[in-house]
Parts: sequence; C-alpha cells; structure tokens
Amino acid sequence: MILRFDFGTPLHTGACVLSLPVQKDPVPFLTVSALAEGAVTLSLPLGQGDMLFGLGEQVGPVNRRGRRYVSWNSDEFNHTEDRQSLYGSHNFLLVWREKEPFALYLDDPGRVRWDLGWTRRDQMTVTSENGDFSLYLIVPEDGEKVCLDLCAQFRRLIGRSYIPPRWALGYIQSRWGYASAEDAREVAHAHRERGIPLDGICMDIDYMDGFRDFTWDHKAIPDLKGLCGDLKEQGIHLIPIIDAGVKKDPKYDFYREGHEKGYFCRKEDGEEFAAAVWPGLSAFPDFFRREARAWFGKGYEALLDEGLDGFWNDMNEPALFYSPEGLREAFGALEGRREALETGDYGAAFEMLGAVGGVKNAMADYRRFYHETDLGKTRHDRVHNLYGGLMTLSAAEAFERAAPEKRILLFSRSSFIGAHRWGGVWMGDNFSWWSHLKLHLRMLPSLNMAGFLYCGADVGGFGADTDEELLIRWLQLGVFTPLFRNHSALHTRLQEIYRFPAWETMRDIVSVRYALLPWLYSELMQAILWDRMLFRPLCFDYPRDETAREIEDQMMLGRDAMIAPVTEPHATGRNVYLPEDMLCVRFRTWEDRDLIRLPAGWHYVRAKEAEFLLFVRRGSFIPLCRPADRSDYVSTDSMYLVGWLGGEDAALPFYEDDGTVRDPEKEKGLSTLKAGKGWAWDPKGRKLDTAGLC
Ligand code: MIG
Repeated sequence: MILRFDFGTPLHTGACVLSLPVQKDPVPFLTVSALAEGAVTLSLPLGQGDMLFGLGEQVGPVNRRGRRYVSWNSDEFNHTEDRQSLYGSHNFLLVWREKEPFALYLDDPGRVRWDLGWTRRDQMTVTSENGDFSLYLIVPEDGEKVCLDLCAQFRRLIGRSYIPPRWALGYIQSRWGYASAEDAREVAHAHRERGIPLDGICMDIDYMDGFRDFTWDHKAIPDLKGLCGDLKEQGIHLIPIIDAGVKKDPKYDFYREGHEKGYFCRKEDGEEFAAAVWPGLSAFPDFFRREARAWFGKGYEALLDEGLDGFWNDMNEPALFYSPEGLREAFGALEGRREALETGDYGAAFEMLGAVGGVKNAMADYRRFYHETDLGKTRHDRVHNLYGGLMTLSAAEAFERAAPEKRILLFSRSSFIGAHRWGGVWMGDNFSWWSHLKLHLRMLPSLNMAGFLYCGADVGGFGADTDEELLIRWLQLGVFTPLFRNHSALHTRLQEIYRFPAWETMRDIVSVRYALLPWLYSELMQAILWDRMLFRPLCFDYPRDETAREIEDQMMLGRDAMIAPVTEPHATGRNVYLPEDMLCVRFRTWEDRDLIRLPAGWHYVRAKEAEFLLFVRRGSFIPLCRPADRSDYVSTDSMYLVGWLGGEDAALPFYEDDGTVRDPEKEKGLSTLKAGKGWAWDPKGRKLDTAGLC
C-alpha cells in the first residue's frame, strides 16, 4: 500500500506514473517539523537493529545507516568515502525493522539532506530544503520478503524501467581521446583480430567539431554514415557522447536556432545564462520546456539519420566550470591580496584558493538562472536535480518520434527517479582503485531499487592508471553488469584489453559474458518487465538469516544466482557466505570451468587471477550458450545448462525476444527451461546437453 502526502507546492516532476490521492491524515511513522525558510524535516527514531537501504547512486555501504548524504546532482569525479553527493539524486529509502518496516520516497526536485543516524545513531532525519514535495510512504503487502515487496511496490509507482537493445549487453570499449574514424576502426580491428568480443565503441567529446553538440569533426570523420555502416557490418555500434551545454557561437546553427527561439535558460534580468564548459562559453537548454526538448531532440534525430543508434549524455548536472560572473567575483576576492606574496599571510592565501577553487559547479551559479516549469519561472537551484534526467527525456522523446519501434541505447551521467524510464546510467568518474571496484558492486542494488537496471561503472577505472590485475578482476565483475563498458580518461594509461600481455585471459573473461548473455538478458528483462531488482543484497532474499545482513560484498543476481567477485589485489580466493546450498561455477573460460557443490555456510573459495565465481542455488540451474565475438551471433540454439539438481526436477522462467522491439509483449517472450535427472529441455522443447547438471 502506498500513501501520498503533499507539502508546500510540489512541482510535477514526472517521477511517478500512478497518481494517488493526497492523504489528509497525519503522516504515520515520521515526525514532521517545519524549519526556517520553508525547509521541512521528517524524523524517525531508529532501533538498534534497524537497517536503511536505498538512495541510489551514492558511495558507502549497502546498509546506509550511520552516514549522511545530500541529494544534489554533482559533477563529482572524486568518489572518496566521505562524499555525500554524486551525479544522481534518488530519494528512495527503505527502513527495514522488526516492527512496521516501510519505505519512503521524496518526490522533491531540490536539495534534500539525509542524516541516517549520523548525528545521533538512534535517529534519522530527512530535510527537504525547499519544503515543496510529495512524500510517498510504502507499507508492506507481503509479510515474507518485506524488502523485495517494498521495492516492487515502489517500482510500480514509478513505472517500467528503460529497456535497452539486446546488443547493449555486449562489451563496449570507450576512451576519452577517441577522436577520428581511424581511432574507431583501429579499436574495432584490434578486437576482431584477436577474437575479443565487442558490440560498441563510445566516442568521447573529441569527435565533435570544437565540442559543439550534434556536430562532428569532418576532417577526422569524413564519412560518418560510412563509418557507422562499416562498423555495424562487424556488429559494432558507434555511441557518441552528447553534452548538456551548447556552445555560444552565432556561427553554429544549432545554437542560433535555440537562441532565436529562446530555448536556453535565462537569468533574472532575462539575459541568456552562460557558463564555460568544454566548448567554452555555453548556453543551457531549458529542458523543462517541451518545445526546448523537442528542439534539442532534433540533434539526436539528425545523428540517427547517420546510422547511429546509441548515445551517452554527459555533463548534465549541469556541470559548470565557471560563469563569467563567478569568475569576476573570484578576481574581486583576489584584489588587494598581492601583499600576501611578501607577508606570507596564509589566511589570505587560503581565501584566494577558496575563491578560485569555488568557481566550479558553484551554488551561486545555480541560483543565477531560471526555468519555465509548470509552476512558472523557477530558479534553477529549486529544481536542480531534474535537469540531467530531463535531458535524457529530450533524447527519449526524439527516439519515440524518429524510431518508435526501435530500441535506442541511451545512458546518462546525471539522473533522478523518473529518468529510469528513459535511459540507463553509468556511475561516472571513478578511479582505477580497488576500492572503486568494490563501490561498483555496492552501488548496483541501490540503483536497482531506484529503477535503474541498465547500469554499470567504468570497468578498469576512469581516472588514474589501471594495472593488469585490477583490470582482470574488474572485467570479472563487469561480466555480470548490464552495462559492461571499459572506459578511461584522457592521459591515463591505455586501457583496451589488447594493450595488455594478459589479453587472452581478459578475452576469455569477456567471452564468458557472451556465453551468459542470453541468460543475463532474460534475467534483466524479467526484472524490468515484472518490476524486480536484478541485483539484491543477500538479506532481501534471506530476511531471517542474520549473517546475510552483514554481507555487502556478494549480491544475489537474477532469480537464482549470486556473485562474489574478488576485489583484493594478490588474492587467490575469497571468503564466501552461502545462505543455502549452492553450486559454485568457477570459470576460466566459458568451457573450462569447475562445478563445486557447496553446503550452506562460510567457505574459502579459490579463485586465482584468471578465475572467477558464479553461484547458483541448489535446485536450479543457469543456461549458457556458445559465445561469439558479437552479441547477435550468440543464439540459444547452442544452449546447455549448468546446475545442481540433486535428483530433483527444476524449472527456470526464461525470457527471450528479438532484442530490438521497443514495447515487447512480456508474456509472449516468456517460456520455461526444464531439467531433471538425465534430461533437459530448452524453451522450444528441444533436448539439451545435461553434462553440466549434477
Ligand atoms: O569533464 O567527456 O564522466 O566519462 O570521458 C569531464 C570527457 C567530461 C566526464 C565523463 C567522462 C568523460 C569526460 N567527461
């Protein structure tokens, strides 16, 4: 059951698809108090064992209790442990406690502070700074698996998640620095030559003509359509980046049109707001306006015409390097400080550093411009967290117009709940650090709770130089995440698989992904179509298992599997907790693997550098197929099953469709795989190899 309460004057954010009546009764569970300047606080006493899950894209543990966070979409490349905001704001929190568990969702486009037992360990407070929001309280309908039930109810409230094309589950190679047709062809060739599977290549900002959106450098890419066609023949899709800021350049048609039609955000005095990002001074489309979204969307449509069918949206928090006003103020703060050179006045020095460092993504700038929302002229900071997601909507609306039947790949950096219906997300600028490999794993379930199922982090790490062992271990996690993309920053060590002596090991890892692809696709699609999570903390599935509550470095995957990646350097194995009997599949290649039957409990499981683990519940199985170097060549005709049946019969719901139709009929794609002692059937009723069943 879901109850809705409104505070102040909530804006229609588009996050929810169910329109529920507004309750007049007092809010249950939470104490509501009004603070100065319109802010509203909701507080709740926390019992000792209460656990808190959710908040989507944030650093830190899966159980978020004891920490504080801020919903404020931020271009934050430094994902250290103490960060309180990243690129997305996902105001869903699940309060799991013995008596009266519930979940809450704040449909609030502004800044929200979450003190989850940080100030006082026995109290949680949530503060909406604007005080204009809808609060949804979700109470369980099913007493058994409470967390799963609360998440499923929430997902029904916010609507079906984005469905990517099937090819988007293939391996994608990306790098900040790919600039030309030659670069793309070389990456394609290097993968194909070595048999490293590949389905996509991302082009970063360098492909553009002077960083102008929807243009490309014609010297570097003389024939975009030809390039796309050639690559597609090899099963490789080109995926260009699109930035939110539009270069302020009267000679650039796209800008001129947006300017003439008045589609950019304006300042209080009506003048177009400008800030510097990659193209230099840029204007920012007012994505709150339907006409502005339609105009921006024409840019995507033009690229679809060139044969492109995948995009990633960046810099859409929006990131602002500086505004001319902000820079002027910073210079002002420097004035008269020259004597610090002689006097060694460190106070002055720190003030200067602060003034200069503070120009980037400055709150003062987010207060300088306005949107036209359904509440009229609205200052940006009050609705900041919607901006990136509305850019995603602009793209999604364009796809709907131009290619209504087809799925187009789309993932964004910035997001809010609601945008999960229009695209996926990647986790932004991580580093090539072991701790960020762990972070990748931990962020998966909370993003799933918020409806983001097509997601993943930059495999290998974006910033800093990766190393061979880290990349191998990271690929072994990436194998299981829907978005499986190797991406790295300009000036860092080259990170393509083929740059490394151990490339064959890495190729074999990626090949396992392709062997698992029909199964992963089936599990992802079922999670999307039936409002489930793909990745879940163990305790969601085993609510009565006390040990399961402490496990944050293993995740349930799909209906019957569990992953437990190695995330430590030099490790040749790891401790794994099994909440029930499971079959451990230890992969070296898709064919060369061990099947180990393990009873419930703790185990130290060996996984040498080239090995990785997948667990399957006893009494079930997973299907594998013969891999190929492109996803469309992987077919279920070559399916075989791996599992521990222990003498019982087992069945697994299996979903399959053509992978391109935008609105699949969900029941039509569903069939059942069945197996028992000495026999197994595929969805078409054909007999399957049973060698992998025990
Ligand atoms: O300010 O386009 O997160 O993936 O490579 C950096 C360059 C801008 C940030 C993205 C990253 C991308 C980079 N971008």
